[in-house]
Amino acid sequence: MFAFAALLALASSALPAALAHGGVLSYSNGGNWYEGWSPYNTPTGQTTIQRPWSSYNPIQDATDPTLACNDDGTAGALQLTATVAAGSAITAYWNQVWPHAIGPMLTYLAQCPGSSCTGSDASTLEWFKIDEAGLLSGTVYDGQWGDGQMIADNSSWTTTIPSTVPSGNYLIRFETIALHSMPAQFYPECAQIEITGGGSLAPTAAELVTFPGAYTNDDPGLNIDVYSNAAQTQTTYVIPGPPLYGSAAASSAPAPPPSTSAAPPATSAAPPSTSSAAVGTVAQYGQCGGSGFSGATSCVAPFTCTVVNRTCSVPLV
Ligand SMILES: *[C@@H]1O[C@H](CO)[C@@H](O)[C@H](O)[C@H]1NC(C)=O
Ligand SMILES: *[C@@H]1O[C@H](CO)[C@@H](O)[C@H](O)[C@H]1NC(C)=O
Ligand SMILES: [Cu+2]
Repeated sequence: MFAFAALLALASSALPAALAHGGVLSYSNGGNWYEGWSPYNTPTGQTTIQRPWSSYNPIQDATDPTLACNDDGTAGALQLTATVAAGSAITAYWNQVWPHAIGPMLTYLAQCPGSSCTGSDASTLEWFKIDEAGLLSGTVYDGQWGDGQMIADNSSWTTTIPSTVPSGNYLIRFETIALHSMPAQFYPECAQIEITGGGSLAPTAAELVTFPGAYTNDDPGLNIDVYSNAAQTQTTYVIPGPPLYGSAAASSAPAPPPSTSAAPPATSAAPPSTSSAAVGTVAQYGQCGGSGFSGATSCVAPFTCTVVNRTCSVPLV
């Protein structure tokens, strides 16, 4: 009798748990669609740009050895790499409908040595953060979060590859962190991309981190009880991880002198440089706001900074 009851409890908790979680299942960039890894299918024959992962369950320890690219995150036998233009938008799609609306969204890049990321161990790479969205409005207790925006946006998240990032081979790591229970739940997945047409702004030492290493279980943005009394009036939230790529350049040193060299004003086709982004106008789909964002907030005409996703988009009427 006891054994039977225990079995029942196991069965009924195991299945919904799997269904209540998930991960990135596909990507799109520049009109191309990329199916991701299927964690519950046989690895044999799977060809995808995504690094293999094995379970819908979250990682619940900031020091877990698989925090970089999930378990196990090593390249597949038929690993592919997508070619992605610097300055273009790349979208990751989670399973529908993503269930966890409380917590931040984060996107990282790590450059791989050599001519491909295949063979690179994700836990030895240095990562820099190119996108983040934490508490967007309201309180920690019942405000609007990056995660909620991801759900509202078709359970997907779009990040623009900065046009300043040097060309080369990278892992891109999309992450959603769920804070509805403690400990925090990490859902990272990685894909291999080759960035083309990039710039020359290398991330600074302060912007580079490892996974594990970038987070601790005591980080204020991770060790957080969103149902506490304090949370009901708290309107600030510290997104975990390093400062955003480019934020040091944008906020510390006096702005570099405008490049007076012969270069004529950039044409509309040219992606904005960091320095121009810091003083004024953000291109379409560029980031123009959000928690922790310190860059330019005014959009080039005719776009406006949408509250929905803090990108320069066609004004909603
Ligand atoms: C929503 O996401 C799914 C993949 O999860 C995709 O097939 C579909 O095209 C997306 N819909 C829109 C409107 O982007
Ligand atoms: C941001 O939101 C606007 C308005 O909903 C939408 O048109 C645009 O495609 C979104 N941009 C991205 C990059 O998701
Ligand atoms: Cu879940």
